[in-house]
Amino acid sequence: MTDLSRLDEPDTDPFDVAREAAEAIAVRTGVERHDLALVLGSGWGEAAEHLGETVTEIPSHEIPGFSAPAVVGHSAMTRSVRIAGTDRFALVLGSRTHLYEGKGVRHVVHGVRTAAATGARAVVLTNGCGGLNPQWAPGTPVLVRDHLNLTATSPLEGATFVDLTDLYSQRLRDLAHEVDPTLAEGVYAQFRGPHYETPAEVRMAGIMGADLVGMSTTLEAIAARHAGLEVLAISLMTNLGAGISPVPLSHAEVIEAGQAAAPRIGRLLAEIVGRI
Ligand code: 8IG
Repeated sequence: MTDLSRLDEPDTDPFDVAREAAEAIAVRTGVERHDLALVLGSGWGEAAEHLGETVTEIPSHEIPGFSAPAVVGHSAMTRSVRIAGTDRFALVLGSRTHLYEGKGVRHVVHGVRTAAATGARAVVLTNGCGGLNPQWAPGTPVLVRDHLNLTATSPLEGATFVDLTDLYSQRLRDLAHEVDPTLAEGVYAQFRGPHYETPAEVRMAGIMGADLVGMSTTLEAIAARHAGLEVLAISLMTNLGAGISPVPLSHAEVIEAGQAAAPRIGRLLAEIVGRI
């Protein structure tokens, strides 16, 4: 039986699989405890290159509970990085499982649960997303202040009541603002995807209080909080939401904005991580 089906078994406790994954990471890296974790979203891969020295790189699918690569030879990497200028280690999850893949919510949040099981106290969730504020140019990083979970699901099972009043840590947002006082903040709305929103849906999200629209992060943030992690989420606004932009959304635009923003968000990420 593969690990993927194990996470799906009704009798499996997903936290057991997360503990096994953390044990496998400790063995493979020789790092007993990781202090911090990062999840890299669209546009953030290059930005994470300068966090410190990569000590170990593991194809993610070799870790219990992580899915096999969708395309042969395109395995995502999980890295153990010694944070520059410190003796602390960051666990860098090079990709995420999205809800739209249809594998189920346990898979979506397995990375953050594993991070918590490795000993991490905080997680930095990054993503690429659409923006509703026409003043924000594509390539603008935005701190997530709060969210709207529009997925109609939760990573928590059973009567697990978790307070989300201060889900996105004020302490970590203050720290990010110390690094870059010009950083904007916004409310992130997660849609299931994989299609982008219609213009009416983007307007709806705005009326409900959203500044950003995307397909990730909120379920992971909820699971992270439940697991006791402090949460910082940073979006890279790579495109204006449908109907706000005069031109249709394109994946090429997303890639381009990510590349153009790489130096700025790379410095930002490294400096924030150095201070957490
Ligand atoms: I990059 O405009 C990116 N991801 N839902 N909408 C949603 N997800 C996105 C978008 C967007 N841009």
